[in-house]
Amino acid sequence: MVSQLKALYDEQGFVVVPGLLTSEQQQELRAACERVVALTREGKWPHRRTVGKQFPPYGDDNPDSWGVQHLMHPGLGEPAFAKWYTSQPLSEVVKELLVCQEEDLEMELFNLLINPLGHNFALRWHRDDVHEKATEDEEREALGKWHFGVQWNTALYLDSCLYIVPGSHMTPRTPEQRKHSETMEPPTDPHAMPGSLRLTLEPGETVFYNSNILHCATYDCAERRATLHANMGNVQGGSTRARNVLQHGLKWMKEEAFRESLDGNAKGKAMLDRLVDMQGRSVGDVGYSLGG
Ligand SMILES: O=C(O)CCC(=O)C(=O)O
Ligand SMILES: [Fe+2]
Repeated sequence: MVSQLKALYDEQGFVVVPGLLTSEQQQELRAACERVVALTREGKWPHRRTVGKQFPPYGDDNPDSWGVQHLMHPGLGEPAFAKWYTSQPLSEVVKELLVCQEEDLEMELFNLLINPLGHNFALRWHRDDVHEKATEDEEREALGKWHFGVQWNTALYLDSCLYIVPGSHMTPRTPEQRKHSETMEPPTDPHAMPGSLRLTLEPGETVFYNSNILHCATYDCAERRATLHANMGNVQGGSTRARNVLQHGLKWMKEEAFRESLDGNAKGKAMLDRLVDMQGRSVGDVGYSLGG
């Protein structure tokens, strides 16, 4: 029997969960975010999502940023991020949604999504790991094997940037949905996508979603955003997660300095070992999922 939460997640492709941060954690994470955002905006943290570039590699063509990459990187020196990423209430939800055990949890990405400062920006309609030109059969196949990871956004401030099409994690696009998602251009009106829904998260709320659900996002430079954006895998999925995760450049996670930064966090170290193992087993250049 699956839980109610898991049943809803399976049906909709997303589920909103409150209360995965205590108010102290929220304060602590807001303060840590302020510091890393300042560093990024001052040009002192190179691992960022650059305005003008929707998907990796993000490059460096614009000084404005819409995200800070690699929050657990020892170079940022902010232990609050790894502490929260490996915290038990969060793991409990992930295990429920992935139907797996503690010893299956694989550490993956942990980034921060922020408002750009000088320009509004947006992401086109996409599925994170299915190419926009995929045929109906390719789409069906890709969606059919996407059960070994879960992604989430945790808002530290009110956030209504993300739009999704509920249920679209299970079915190939309709011809009309394809028209809205084959283009490299972000939508001028996200509501024009059939079945779309704008998600609003209150501070402290988390949306867990299947990252191959059809989704897009709009970023208003006048509205503060600091939303924790992460995913976690089930090691039983083998290398199915490889491209989605490794295209973000995770060499630093294999280095000793990161392992050392997890001293005292045996669970985090074990989760990291599973990622490194998976990486070792995936052969060759994984490439990038999407263009744009
Ligand atoms: O800004 C968001 O909430 C979504 C980001 C996203 O879809 C992506 O990075 O692929
Ligand atoms: Fe995405």
